[in-house]
Amino acid sequence: MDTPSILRPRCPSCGRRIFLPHASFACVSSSEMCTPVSDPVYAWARGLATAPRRPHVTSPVVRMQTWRQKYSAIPWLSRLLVLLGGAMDVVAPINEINCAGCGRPTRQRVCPNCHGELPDNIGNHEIFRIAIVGPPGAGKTHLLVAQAECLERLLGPSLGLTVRPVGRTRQSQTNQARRWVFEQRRTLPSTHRLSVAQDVGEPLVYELTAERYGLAVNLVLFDPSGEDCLDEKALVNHGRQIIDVDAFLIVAPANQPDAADTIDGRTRDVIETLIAAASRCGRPLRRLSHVPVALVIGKIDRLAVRGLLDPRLSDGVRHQDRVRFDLLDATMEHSRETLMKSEVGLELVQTLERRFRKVGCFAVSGLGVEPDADGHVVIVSPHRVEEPFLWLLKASGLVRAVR
Ligand SMILES: Nc1nc2c(ncn2[C@@H]2O[C@H](COP(=O)(O)OP(=O)(O)O)[C@@H](O)[C@H]2O)c(=O)[nH]1
Ligand SMILES: [Mg+2]
Ligand SMILES: [Zn+2]
Ligand SMILES: [Zn+2]
Repeated sequence: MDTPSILRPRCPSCGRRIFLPHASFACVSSSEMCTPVSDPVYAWARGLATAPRRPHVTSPVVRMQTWRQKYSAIPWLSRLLVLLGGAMDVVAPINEINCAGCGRPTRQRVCPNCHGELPDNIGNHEIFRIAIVGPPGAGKTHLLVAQAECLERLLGPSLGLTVRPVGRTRQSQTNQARRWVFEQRRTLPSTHRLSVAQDVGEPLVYELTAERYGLAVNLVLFDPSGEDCLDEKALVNHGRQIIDVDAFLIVAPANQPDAADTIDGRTRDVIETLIAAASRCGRPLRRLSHVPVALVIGKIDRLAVRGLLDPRLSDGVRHQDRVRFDLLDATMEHSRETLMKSEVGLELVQTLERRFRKVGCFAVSGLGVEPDADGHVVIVSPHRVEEPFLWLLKASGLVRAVR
């Protein structure tokens, strides 16, 4: 990335706007080559009691190159630029710096506020931040893994959509998680809590582009543990970035067949916790209410097993060669009807529709089947997992429908 089009992008981790030339750089050498040091900035931004040992961060000596300096060799042009004055003082961010620890060059930018890693395409696109919340074991992490697989490999190409994991997402756990689920057909371990594992609060970032829909954005996904979603204090202390998002995806999982109600009642508590935590973080409901919310019935294979799944929701995805937003509207209507048949579901729909301006209901299954007792899945067949994401993008005005 040599010429960023956005000089003041938002940091995917903390969501704050940064001035790109002020971004620091983190060392990318292995820990044998350059010993990690404790990082109080990182700890402070995440409410951690002790500063974890992290790669060496070097602040850039902001090297500003103005147009005047650039054209100083051409006297008439530089005189003209002097006349034009400060308006032409455009600065260019530097792209590489030598680590003050080991001396090796690095291009890994980090946010000056929170030391979160910035993806290499940071200056090219705006970001869109979504928090995936829901009770413990709702299937959030599997839904994300399935969604990445569907958008990137299965559905994306035929829809003219390109999805590219960027920054740490490229090497990190996601690819490993996808191999684990889709190749080994095994379930993933449960997500750690924000207070213990320093990287859980870090988002996954995907570059999403689709010329046809006028879409070019860095999709930023937060996947906290269900325990944190039910813990107001934990969210306020360690999860502000999760509250301060552009959209919520709330997973309300279907219960096991022997349960009284079809939808997990803990989802109610997640919503209350989230609203309370947001209010304590300076985002009261009146400001939160414009954020689009996708209410997603998770693990709908369980409804299918009970014969309770609306047959109109049981088909596979029907969009071919373009996103059929008209079909998406029908899906939302049928999913809403399905939710309203459950006592908990009815309450969730009513609560959210009363409090948020844009609520879309969906029905998905990340794995498509119930894993066996050992966590093995015979065939992984994700069901409609991309729909809530596509709708959230549309509800936020980031994609336009094409005929
Ligand atoms: N029946 C069914 N079970 C699922 C599905 N996705 C996940 N699970 C099960 O739910 C467990 C918890 O899923 P996980 O994604 O870790 O939940 P999270 O805590 O919300 O992130 C998994 O270990 C699976 O056993 C699904 O689509 N259908
Ligand atoms: Mg999880
Ligand atoms: Zn940041
Ligand atoms: Zn170094």
